[in-house]
Amino acid sequence: MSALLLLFSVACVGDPDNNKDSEGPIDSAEPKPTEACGYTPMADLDPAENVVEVEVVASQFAWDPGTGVPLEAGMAFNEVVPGPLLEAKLGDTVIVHYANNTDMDTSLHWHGLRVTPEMDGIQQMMGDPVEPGESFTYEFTVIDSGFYWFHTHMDTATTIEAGLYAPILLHAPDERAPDCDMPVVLDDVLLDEGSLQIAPPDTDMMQLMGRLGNVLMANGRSDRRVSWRRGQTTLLRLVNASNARYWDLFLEGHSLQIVGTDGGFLEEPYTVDHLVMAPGERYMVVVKAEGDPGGEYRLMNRRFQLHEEGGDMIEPDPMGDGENPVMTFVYDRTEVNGTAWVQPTPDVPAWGAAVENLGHHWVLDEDMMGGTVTIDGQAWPDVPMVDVAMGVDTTFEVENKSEMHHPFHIHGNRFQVVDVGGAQVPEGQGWKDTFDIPPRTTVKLVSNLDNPGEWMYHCHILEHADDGMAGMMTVME
Ligand SMILES: [Cu+2]
Repeated sequence: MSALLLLFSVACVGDPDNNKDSEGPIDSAEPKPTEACGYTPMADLDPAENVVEVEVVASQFAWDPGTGVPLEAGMAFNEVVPGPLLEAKLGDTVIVHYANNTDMDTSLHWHGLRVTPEMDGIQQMMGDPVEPGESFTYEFTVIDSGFYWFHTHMDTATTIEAGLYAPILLHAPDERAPDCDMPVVLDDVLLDEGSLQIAPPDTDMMQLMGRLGNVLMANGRSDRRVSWRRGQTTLLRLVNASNARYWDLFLEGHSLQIVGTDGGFLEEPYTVDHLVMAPGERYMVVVKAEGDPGGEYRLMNRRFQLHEEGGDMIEPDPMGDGENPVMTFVYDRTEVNGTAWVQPTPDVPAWGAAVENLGHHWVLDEDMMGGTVTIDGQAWPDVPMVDVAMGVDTTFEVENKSEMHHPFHIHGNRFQVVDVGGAQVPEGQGWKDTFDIPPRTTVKLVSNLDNPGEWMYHCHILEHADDGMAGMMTVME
């Protein structure tokens, strides 16, 4: 146990009131050694060039989020958090032998991938889960490139908080490797301040507001330090795996070049100084390492209020109202003549505006008094089925009548956001499967729905999803 943590524990034991004073982010035990920039994929058990065959085992697993105290209620895929990276390329057949060694029913969902309904994890959720001790083999063809993630799709507020999530990297044919390609899974976890264990199940209020954590993690640790060299080009592949937290990220001393989002690379990269990510969303970001040799630069997160008005009153953030470090990039003393970033050929939608054919107008709402969140006035499984035709350019409207942001996720198909609150979105923003719907705002999406079957859609604040903010849509051949 580190000195810092020992002090913390002693203080808590000696003075119970100290708990109150120490409310806020929980510090790391001691900095982790600096690690290399990059990633390690899961072992491919099939030597064939176009087949990726892997084994994924979910189990109870006590992992250390960076406090020095392993989480007894933790769960993991293959005993790592995040789970091991699934790497494949466009056109590959992916076979995942999944075994559930946890004590909960599970199913795996391939977030953002256009798989078949039988492989999407939803049918299992609705009838035949992978029960404790059981296994199931998932198989699908990779028709999307980019950065995705997989996670359990049952009791998600508990199982994803516990650690059952993992990144998926699917290479495009003309992708040129940058100096460093680094998936970064962002997550927060709420720990009891005394025991440093996962805090007890959610209160009704937390259910309504979403569960915000008091530890911010990059790839399962609050204390990641990654080595960089001046001049190198880094591709950060970011996914927000938090239950409810919207991240508002910036990197000290560097700008962020957005080169891709949920459904792969963009037509035109653009540069920002900070990046907001809703739960479930992905962004691919190029960073040119132009810091000082020997310098340290932190990826920082600043508070994002889910309620635009009165958020500080009704949704206090256990991380506080300031800025908090997420991970640190540590420059060594050497410089490198880095490779220039070359944007891969994008696969972007053609629409720049809503089309006439309206598939559905969803209404998201909340009943603060009743403590419920609804879609079209109902909660799962009573939300009416939406039927739409396959292969037809179709507009969908998502109207948020509530006072808080909701990240809306649609399975099995991909969409372009064309309009947010009456403001047309510039073309070339790429394919999306998860969309922030701001309070009191209508967002318009367009798709040609090329993947038939019954697909789930839901809010990706996991407390809301578990509470029934979800429905089904049939894409009819
Ligand atoms: Cu929601």
